Amino acid sequence: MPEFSEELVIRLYKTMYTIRGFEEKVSEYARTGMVPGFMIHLSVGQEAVPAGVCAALREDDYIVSTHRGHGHLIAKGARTDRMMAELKGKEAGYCRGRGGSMHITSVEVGGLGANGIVGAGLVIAPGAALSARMRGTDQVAVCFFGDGASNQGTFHEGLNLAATWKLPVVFVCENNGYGFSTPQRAHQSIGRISRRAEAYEMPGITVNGDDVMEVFLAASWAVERARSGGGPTLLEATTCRWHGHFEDDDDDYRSAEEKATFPAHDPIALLERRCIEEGLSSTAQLERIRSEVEEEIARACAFAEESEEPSPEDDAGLVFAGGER
Ligand SMILES: Cc1ncc(C[n+]2csc(CCOP(=O)(O)OP(=O)(O)O)c2C)c(N)n1
Repeated sequence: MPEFSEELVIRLYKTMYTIRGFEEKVSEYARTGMVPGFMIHLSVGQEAVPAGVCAALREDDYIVSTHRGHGHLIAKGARTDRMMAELKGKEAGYCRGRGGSMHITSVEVGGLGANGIVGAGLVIAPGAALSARMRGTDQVAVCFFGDGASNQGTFHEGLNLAATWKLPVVFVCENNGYGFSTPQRAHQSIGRISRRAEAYEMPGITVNGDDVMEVFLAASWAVERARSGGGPTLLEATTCRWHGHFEDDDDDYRSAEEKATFPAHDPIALLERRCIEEGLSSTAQLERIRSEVEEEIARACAFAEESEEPSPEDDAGLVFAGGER
């Protein structure tokens, strides 16, 4: 079982704080019309899931992401400046400004794509895992998806094949309780999505997705199992989406009372409290991390601002794989 060293705790904290800072800046950009709000799906409140899962991964492992994917990519090691440039449609962005928020990725860090098609990643991750096996590596593929996506046919196809072939995949359901405006109880009959694992004879675990340490421990177990040939796991993390489904969403399907409960779920505040109470880190240390992250985000914004606009003449060469880079 991995130990919670000071280094690990600080890493988890820094990742969550970077995701929060990045997302809040993007939200501000959406409000001021600097990026289109209906294209932007933020993960404020959900930071513990990507931070905990990706800390259990190696650099050469893969992640497959969703329309709500900034946090996944940051947690896997992507640079915030190139991400911000991508969201602003600039040439220096990870996809040269053509992917934007919903299709941003960085293969350098093992990102096999964010995806606007709900549930698409559930069949991409087993493919990446099969490729790792055929190439004789021990890489693992993690698939992030939402509670809504767990009703897609791809969920069942992906889990079935991964279980049958014992592929090294970890299916991570970020259960924020809503598929767009539809509450989970109105779109599926089961409370715990992890119970669906039983149908495929794989382990199914539900963890408190506000608690980064709990997420990390469960993910470490599932990743290790996958890497050593044990096959896939379905890991459900219950979490909370603080913003609307996208930034232009009125979010009128959730009551004021429900929204008032969000701060009590804050994964960053939760870790801060534990750090102090359990002596894992000091207030001064956490403050230092926060100011480092704030500087990093400011630099990322300046970089995105100053970057070149892409040239439309290059577009044709970017359509096909192997096209001119
Ligand atoms: C195949 C498909 N169906 C419907 C949509 C429209 N859509 C976009 S996001 C979304 C809800 C997804 O909910 P969930 O999987 O729980 O992820 P969350 O947004 O909560 O992170 C829907 C229905 C889509 N993009 N793709």
